[in-house]
Amino acid sequence: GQVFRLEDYRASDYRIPELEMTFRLTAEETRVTARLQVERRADATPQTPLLLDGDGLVLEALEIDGAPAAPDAYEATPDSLKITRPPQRERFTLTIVTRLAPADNKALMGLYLSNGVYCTQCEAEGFRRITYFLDRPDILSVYRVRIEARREEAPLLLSNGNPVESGDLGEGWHYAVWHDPFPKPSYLFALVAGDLSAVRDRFVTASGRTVALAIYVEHGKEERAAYAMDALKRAMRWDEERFGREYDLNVFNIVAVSDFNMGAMENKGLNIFNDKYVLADPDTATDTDFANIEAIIAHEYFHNWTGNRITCRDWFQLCLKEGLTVFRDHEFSADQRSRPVKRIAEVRTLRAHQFPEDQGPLAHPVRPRRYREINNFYTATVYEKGSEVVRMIRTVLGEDAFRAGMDLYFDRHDGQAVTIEDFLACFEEASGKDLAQFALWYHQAGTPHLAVSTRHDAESGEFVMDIEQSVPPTPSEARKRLMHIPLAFGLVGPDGRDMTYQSAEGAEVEDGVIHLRKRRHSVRFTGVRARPVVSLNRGFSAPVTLSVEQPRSDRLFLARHDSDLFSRWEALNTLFTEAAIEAAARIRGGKAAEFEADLLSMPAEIAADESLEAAYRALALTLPGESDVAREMGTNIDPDAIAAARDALRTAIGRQGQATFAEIHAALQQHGRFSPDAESAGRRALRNVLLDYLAAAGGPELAARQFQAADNMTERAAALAVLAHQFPESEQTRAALAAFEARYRDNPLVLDKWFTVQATVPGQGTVDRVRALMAHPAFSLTNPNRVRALIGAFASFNQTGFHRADGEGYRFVADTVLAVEAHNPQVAARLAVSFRAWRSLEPGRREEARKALAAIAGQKQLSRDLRDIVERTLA
Ligand code: HT7
Ligand code: ZN
Repeated sequence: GQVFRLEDYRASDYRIPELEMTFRLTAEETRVTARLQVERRADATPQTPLLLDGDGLVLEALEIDGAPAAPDAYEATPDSLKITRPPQRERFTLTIVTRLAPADNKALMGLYLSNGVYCTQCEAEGFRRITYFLDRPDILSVYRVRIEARREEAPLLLSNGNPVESGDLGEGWHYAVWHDPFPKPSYLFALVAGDLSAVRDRFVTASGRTVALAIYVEHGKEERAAYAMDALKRAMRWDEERFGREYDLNVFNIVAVSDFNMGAMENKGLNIFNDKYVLADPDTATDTDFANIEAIIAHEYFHNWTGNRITCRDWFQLCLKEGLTVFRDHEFSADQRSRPVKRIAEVRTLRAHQFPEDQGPLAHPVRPRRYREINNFYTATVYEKGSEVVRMIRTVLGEDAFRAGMDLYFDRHDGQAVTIEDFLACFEEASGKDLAQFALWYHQAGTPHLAVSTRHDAESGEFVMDIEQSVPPTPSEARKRLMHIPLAFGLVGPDGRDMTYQSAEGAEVEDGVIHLRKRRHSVRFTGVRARPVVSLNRGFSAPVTLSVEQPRSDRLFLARHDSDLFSRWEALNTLFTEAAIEAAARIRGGKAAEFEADLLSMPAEIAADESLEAAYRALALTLPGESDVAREMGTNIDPDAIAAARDALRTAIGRQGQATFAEIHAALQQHGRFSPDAESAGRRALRNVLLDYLAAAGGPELAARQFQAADNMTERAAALAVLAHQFPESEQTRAALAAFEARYRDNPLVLDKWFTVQATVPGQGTVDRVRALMAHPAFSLTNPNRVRALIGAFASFNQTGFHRADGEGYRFVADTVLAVEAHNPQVAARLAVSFRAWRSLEPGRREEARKALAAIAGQKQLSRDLRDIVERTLA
């Protein structure tokens, strides 16, 4: 297939400053008339053909400057329209009529129907499924959109921008016209038409303008949009206060749809959301759902400035909008909730999703240099590592210079389509710092590693840290350059407080951060009388892996005393991981797991430590997942041994802390009205972690009682998971699963939790169970949420099921990937990513996984999306 390369970028010879579109909507046959004002660039030769993108289009008519185009003036295929003899004027109009069938569109890109609602998804290259266009993000146009539909079928007609006109057309038809004054790329175009209910509110901006807000949901679900509306208003205020960014249109609309390939989409003034990230109430949504809604509502809203007002020159620059916007939504959530808890959650996500990507066959730089299918680059590297890079810019510059750089970026580039170089230049200018070496974070794939050892000389008061950086090779990047790594640190004294020092040499050390720029640094601190325990990468200042030569007693000390709450969590997490790795090795060697007593007693200490917020205690008590342990082990992975080791550790901790845990679990029972606020959610989180330990030590009864007594989904779903995962064969589990299904039979989003909990039951038997669940009336292979809840959860979160030694898990997922591929390549390709760690498995499983991948690759007809993933994974 064709490879797109960053170095091949060329500005287009043509611009399309204005575009008028008319949609006449029917499910089977929608007519789209697009009137493009085309402008030839002054430096382009007049004869240059105009080549427009299409994707599976049917051209009905074409006019140039209002007259039917002569047959020899153009060449049309479903995938392109070439104006071979464009008018010799600088400006002309093209009128293009295409015919679409939204009802047949199951790929969910372009114009499609979701539960009877017409909606669009144009990022990255879906607009070309609607009309022929220069479908690239550096073509910015002002849109005027007229929508015509049967009033009964679609009383609601929405597009980007402000509403300008609406009326009746007779014979049951009506129309609405929308105008978006802000020039935008085609990927931000959106249209929605259907029969939905509105939840309305208003927001008065800092400068006093009133914005009409609406969230559209299916009838009867209005109350479940209240939290999303509240989150939206908080996000709008926060962007004014923290970044000085005000909203710019008279209306801001959000529509929730049930068939959506990703989480949500930031179309200008008309965000379209997967309903999973809008709808929530205590009976149907967990605290995690509430937190996700808050974060994603904010994320899409923040794109209005970082993505929409300033957009990407080309798709290689995707992190320009995504990394930056994730950084902004992380900061928002940290301000709304608890900063250390949020940071730990971010790092867990980064390690679970981005580290394996960076360390596997699909590794790519935050700003890739080449792609075959851009849909496959909406990755954890672009989003999450992209956000980490922005966070490091702030660390390197300091808060004030960072804000000055952002202000400069907004001022200088408003209304433009720009690059990472443009972005970095703003920070260099605002701070006077040279970011040339730092820029490697955008250009070079792979997770840097730091190896650290320390020496202390009590007599001279010298403390030396020897630090060596290395960046492992990644596909097509064998040799790496040295990075600028900002490493936050502390020297923890015997009393648990941070020690001061007189001087530091061997690296730039400023405000508690060592700036590593060379392969080796020997950082020499003077005036350090007592031996410090070194705390490194505080707050996870850099997305690196770290090995520190440090006695186990130092880790235990940090786990109790580090003043940096992230690093305190990290110390304990490392101890748990090391214990699980050791136990897994013993189990593989036919021995029983054994654990140190001091580790087993620590969880009860933490659980009872009321100086720590409950949400933090919950995270500290959460054991690393099986895949976290596998990642740390690196190679020759046996998921069964890891699962057995982790279970043994959980049981041992549960037994040791049983009395304390039971007391706290009981004391945390909530009375009174449910509130989704962070503090209440933290108490529920702690209670649920304790339940997991108590069940491991004492059996299913407590979980069964919590399930029955729960008056909120957080506690109900957690109890169900404990039952299903720890006691899959028990009567209590059978009863709870049946009760859950009966209660939520008519709520697909909640039934997704029921699918997931069963798909993640550990062990051999789950693959058959998942197969059987695919025949459940609520399951559908065409709805991405259902596919992710059942098949995606099995492949990504069921280590012992997916990696069944006989390969049945792999064969099942590969078959399902192909079944989804037939109608939705994007979702199929994402599902296939679950194979990416195949080379790190022990030899038997490795071969089974390879065969399953090869079976996909051997298919004659594969989408670009899937072929790209499978071939890179196998390479
Ligand atoms: N910018 C949005 C990305 C997105 C998307 C990409 C490809 C296919 C479908 C999609 N739906 C949404 C989401 C975001 O990051 O805000
Ligand atoms: Zn985004």
